[in-house]
Amino acid sequence: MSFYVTTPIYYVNAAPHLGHAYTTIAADVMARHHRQRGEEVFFLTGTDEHGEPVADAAHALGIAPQELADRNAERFRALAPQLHASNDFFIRTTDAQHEAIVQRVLARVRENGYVYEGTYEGWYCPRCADFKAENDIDEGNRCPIHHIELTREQEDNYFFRLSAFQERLEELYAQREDFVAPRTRYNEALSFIRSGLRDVPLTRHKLSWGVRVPWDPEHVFYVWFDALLNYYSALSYAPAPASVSAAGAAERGASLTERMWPATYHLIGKDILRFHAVYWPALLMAAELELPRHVFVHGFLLMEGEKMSKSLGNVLDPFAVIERYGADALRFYLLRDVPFGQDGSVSTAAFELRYESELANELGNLASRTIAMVHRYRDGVPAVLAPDAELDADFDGLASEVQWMIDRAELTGALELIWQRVRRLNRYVEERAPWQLAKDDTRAQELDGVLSTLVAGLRVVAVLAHPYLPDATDRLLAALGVEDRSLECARWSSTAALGARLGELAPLFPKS
Ligand code: ME8
Repeated sequence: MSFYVTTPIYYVNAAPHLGHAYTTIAADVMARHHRQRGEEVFFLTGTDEHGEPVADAAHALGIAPQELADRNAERFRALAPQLHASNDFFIRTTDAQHEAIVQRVLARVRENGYVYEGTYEGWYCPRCADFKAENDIDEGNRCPIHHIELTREQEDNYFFRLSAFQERLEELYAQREDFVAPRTRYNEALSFIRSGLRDVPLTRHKLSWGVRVPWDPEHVFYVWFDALLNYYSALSYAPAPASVSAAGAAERGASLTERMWPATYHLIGKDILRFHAVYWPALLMAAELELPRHVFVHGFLLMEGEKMSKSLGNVLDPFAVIERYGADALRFYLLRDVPFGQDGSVSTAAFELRYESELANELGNLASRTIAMVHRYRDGVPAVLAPDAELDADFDGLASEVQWMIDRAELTGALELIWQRVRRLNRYVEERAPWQLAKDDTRAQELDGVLSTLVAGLRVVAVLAHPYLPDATDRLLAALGVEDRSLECARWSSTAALGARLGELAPLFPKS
């Protein structure tokens, strides 16, 4: 089994913000979960460095585009480890290997008859790097996303014959209803296709910051075609990740492309749906390459009701949140508070509430008091006993349910399933009141059962929540003496963590 997940590659025209962190965190949760399943996993993120958004920003600063790209790419590269994102590679579209593959694949698209010369005339947004159709323009010829005035472009270009794929794309959507999710985004993409596809510029003549067109070096490729191909090109020069080497793939001579292509999930924000759900499959068909299995489209994080973006300037700084509360808290908050796939507001107040009530009180206290009671009443050693049958209905099969949800990128739903069990365990503590049982020697066996059940429950929720809270669950599982992080360890009947002395646990989510 192989699992390949990607984030969009982010523009280096400005610094990373919470919106970028969001997609990277979501992809990381999926990658970590699939590694827990023992699969070969490749998780890709990186930066989109060509085109007008970057050239214009560099020009405004009076520096060369490459210099701006080098400066900001490092900030995006550094963001991933700060988020505890376990990406296997970081691609930059200025990598020479990427550029060579873009040239090779697009030359092939031309050989296959899908490229012709023409003149483009229409509206263009330099921030989106997007040619706008007449019905996609706000009053006063403004960009509906950036609210800036659009430019009227007239340019001799090479065109990509997108219209040739009208029928094949309609067939794709008919045959694979899970190609794009959630359903609203599938419908949106399909209605765009049904409204009639028009050919789009494949190259730019006016711009020099891009990948040279091999058959006409006065042109560079339109940044979106260059950018989309990162998902394919990275596999040809990234080193094999540990999960793949472990499976012995390299020894058997299979390349990463052979092992991992096509991508299992492209995670994107709704702003770039059309490029991924329409242009990208058409381009792959034109190049005779296999299509990705799923494109999952999440919503926007909103602040004060507006899309948060660097160009609108209303940004909550993920670095500041991480510095104060840690990456786990940010990961948890974003996937818990905003249903993954929908738009949602984020705020410092809502963050602090979740941190305090759910992380510190519900999970943090459950872990501390369980471990403290095992130390106090049983010298740190929970008895090897089957967990209380009363909780079977809640915990049996939980791992499969979580797996089912994550297979559908329902990351908020999966986390909710886990959190219901955290709450169930807290109720169980209150119902059984182990501190009362401890006062009565005749109830020693009952106390053993309650403590072992709590330890088993903690183990299950920690293993399942590990992709969301990698640091806190590592510390918790270490205190429980559990080394294995695989999903196998989330089985309710497993006796891991029982019969040996538990370690100490510092507060998982300290209150500030
Ligand atoms: O579009 N809420 O790059 P970009 C949620 N280079 N997610 C957000 C967000 C918000 N407010 N703001 C940004 C590009 N994002 C192209 C992509 S891919 C081949 C090329 C996230 O830097 C979300 O994933 O503008 C969105 O799609 C992406 O950042 C856009 O990043």
